Amino acid sequence: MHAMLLSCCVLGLTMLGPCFTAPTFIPEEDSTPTPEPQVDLKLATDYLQQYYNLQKDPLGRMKRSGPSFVSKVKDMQIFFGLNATGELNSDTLEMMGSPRCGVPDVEEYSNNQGTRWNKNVITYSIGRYTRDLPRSTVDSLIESAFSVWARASGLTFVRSHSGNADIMVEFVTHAHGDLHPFDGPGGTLAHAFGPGLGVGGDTHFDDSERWTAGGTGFNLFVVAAHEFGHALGLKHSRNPESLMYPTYKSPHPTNLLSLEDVANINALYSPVGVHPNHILRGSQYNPWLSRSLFPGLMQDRCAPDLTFDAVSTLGDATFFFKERYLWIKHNRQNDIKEGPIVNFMPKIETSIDAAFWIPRRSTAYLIHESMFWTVKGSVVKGKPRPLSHFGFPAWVQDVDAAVHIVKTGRTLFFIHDVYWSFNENRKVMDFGYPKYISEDFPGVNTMINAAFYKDNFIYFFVGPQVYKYNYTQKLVVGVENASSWLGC
Ligand code: RSS
Ligand code: ZN
Ligand code: CA
Ligand code: ZN
Repeated sequence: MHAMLLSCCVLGLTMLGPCFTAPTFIPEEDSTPTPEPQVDLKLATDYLQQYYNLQKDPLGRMKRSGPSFVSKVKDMQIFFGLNATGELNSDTLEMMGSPRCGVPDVEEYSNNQGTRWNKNVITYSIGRYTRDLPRSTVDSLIESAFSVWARASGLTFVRSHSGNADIMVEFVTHAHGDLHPFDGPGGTLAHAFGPGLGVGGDTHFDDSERWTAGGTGFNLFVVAAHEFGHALGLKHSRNPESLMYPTYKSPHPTNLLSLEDVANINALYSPVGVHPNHILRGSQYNPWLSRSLFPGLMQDRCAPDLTFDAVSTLGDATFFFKERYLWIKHNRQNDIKEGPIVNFMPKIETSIDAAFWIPRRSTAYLIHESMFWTVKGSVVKGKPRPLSHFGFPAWVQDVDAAVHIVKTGRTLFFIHDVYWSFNENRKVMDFGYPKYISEDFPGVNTMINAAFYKDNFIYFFVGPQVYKYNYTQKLVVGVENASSWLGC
């Protein structure tokens, strides 16, 4: 592996791992250790050899009191903020007892992040899949995990189907050809190589784990987002709030990235292409700035491959959102107004992922990533609010499409291949969701870009096509081109 670092498990400081127990043991040259400390000494020696480059005794004996051994114990104690006594006391042994794999501590947590990709567009390819989840779900979760970093930086991730990409993603078990065998269920969940040629960036998931898209088992989105941090060159963080903290946390309703994660990725990938050597520079960089450099160019509404990000009624018009662009089609007039969204709604400088309209409140809701705006009349009210308002778990960081069904008083949110149902009267998420889109909307078995409800039909915008879906009969009754909605 040489310069390329493989990042995987280094456990947090509080948990006592399964490796060994931790009674106090002070190494003395002449003492005859009891059997239990002898075990500790062997394990401590192994630990220091693996993580602190303690050299092996040529005769294979343990060097428990030599200057090298004591100074390595001290190094380790300083790193973990313990008293640097050089003794194998209980705190030290407990810390060593934390399960880990081969990444040296000092390097592992250092403020200087690792190597970086010398480009801003990074390709990825998914090789072997897990059988725990449908392929399309794996695809979506992997894409969402990359989006976490794309949103926080100027990086773009492009999927390649050629099997030749910067980051090769694979589900594997036990020994799998890279000298870092997985350990069966539990323990290490995944590992990733830092940026570089060959295996650089490659990300492996232990397929002995139970991978899920929800809160049980191990959530693939969360683990993948952590691993892609490594594949981009990030190291572990000591901050338990950070995604780059070394132990798995089930998804919960807060931001996945801490401010430290955002600062670190931007320190590594600074906008001017210079590799900064310290972390603070990155925190001065505004990650959104790089995006506002792209102007809202004119769009061709009659392009045969036209797609929309979101479609919604707003007052007496239908709004079609694509990137930062907007077409407004009045219901009673033939003309279409168009231009950058910000020209119509100055507060909204981003694209819109999903939008829905609740007629009895005369209110539209415009969603961008994990936030939404409320629009009443033609006014965008206040500040954007977090999507967690609707009761989503933390791993839901964006929505593909949303539609309000007047008849049932429900708002449906479509995310990857599942959907959620929000009861607008009781203001709670309905029980038993998410459910698979393909099971409840026969004929619609793909990801949805936008959805729009009118006269008992849901119009599902899927790529450049629109499926007209009869909500009562549960049937797709027609397919048309998205551009036909703009009079083409
Ligand atoms: C990485 O850093 O890339 C890998 C990391 C990971 O797998 N961490 C282990 C983990 O949290 N495992 C959870 C299940 C086992 C719990 C028992 C205690 N324990 C990726 C994560 C952060 C998304 C670390 C770990 C925890 C571990 C272990 C490793 C027991 C070996 C043995
Ligand atoms: Zn890690
Ligand atoms: Ca494992
Ligand atoms: Zn591997």
